[in-house]
Amino acid sequence: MARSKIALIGAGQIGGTLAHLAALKELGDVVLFDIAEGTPQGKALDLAESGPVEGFNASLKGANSYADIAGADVIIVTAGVPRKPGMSRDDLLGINLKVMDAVGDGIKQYAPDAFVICITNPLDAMVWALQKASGLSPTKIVGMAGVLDSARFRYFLSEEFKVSVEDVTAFVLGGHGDDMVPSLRYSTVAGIPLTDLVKIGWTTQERLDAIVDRTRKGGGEIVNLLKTGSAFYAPAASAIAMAESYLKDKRRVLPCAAQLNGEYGVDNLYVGVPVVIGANGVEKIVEVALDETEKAMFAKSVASVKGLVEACKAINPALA
Ligand code: A3D
Repeated sequence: MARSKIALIGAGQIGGTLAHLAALKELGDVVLFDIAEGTPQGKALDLAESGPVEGFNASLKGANSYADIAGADVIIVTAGVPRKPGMSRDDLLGINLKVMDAVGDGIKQYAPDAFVICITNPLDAMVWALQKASGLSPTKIVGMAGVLDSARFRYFLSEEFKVSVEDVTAFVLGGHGDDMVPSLRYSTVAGIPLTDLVKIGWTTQERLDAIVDRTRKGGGEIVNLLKTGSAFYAPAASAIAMAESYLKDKRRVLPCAAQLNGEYGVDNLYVGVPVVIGANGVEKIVEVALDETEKAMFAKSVASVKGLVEACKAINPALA
């Protein structure tokens, strides 16, 4: 059987890490695409040269032409620019919206059957725009944020309880940003909801509230430490988990930004919800019952996603 082909659009910090992980896990052959000449070629060659040491079999190629992504099974998009000092959110939105247009065209032309995972920020709006620009079925294009947000939540919880990260599950809903909704009722240690762990005195509500707050601001915490960029190891690992679920038809239940059409009372917006990812892409959107507080938090999060999408439509009315 031929190897799968994984195209990475954007060969920056996350793109390079994605290529490394994909090769180490032998998920398939990798094409690293970027508009910067030399960067994807250099990273691909450097990674390929680690192959004999690591013992992986995967070809890695750098590219500046969309023709090289032809026939990709999975595409992970990190192309774009980060916010620079003096740049407003709308400035960033306008620039990355144009990038999504170009990427969407490339995908439409060369890899219309791929499963696409978008990571570029502002995530929920960019994945919405990329779906429009590529014309892909919403079942074949999702945004990565929830896996990362819940991984951060799980890590902080494992430190709080001093237990293995493997025994902590976390549930995060909503858009990627300070309004995300980490749920205490649906997050567990070995199946025991966090709310019950407060009742048995293993932790306190105040400590959990502080962990939720740290999770919401998890991206900013890393930016403040790094000073020159944003997180890339955990974001790359998170997108690889999604790609692997698709390529191996694992049918994992993962929080992803998925297009909602009535689910959770939301229409034609990408918002983070639990989905089943299998060989057909998004195979199911899992709709759970929310209590009043969760509903209010979710509504606030959806409202900020909607605001970003409206800003995209104002910049490019063709997307409306
Ligand atoms: P960075 O290292 O700057 O890489 C971005 C790459 O995109 C650069 O190599 C650019 O040359 C390239 N690029 C720019 N324009 C284009 C274009 N038109 N076509 C192809 N390539 C282009 O950034 P990064 O890898 O650290 O982050 C990538 C994106 O992910 C950013 O938008 C981040 O904000 C975002 N991000 C999202 C999360 C989420 O959880 C959603 C987490 C971390 C980062």
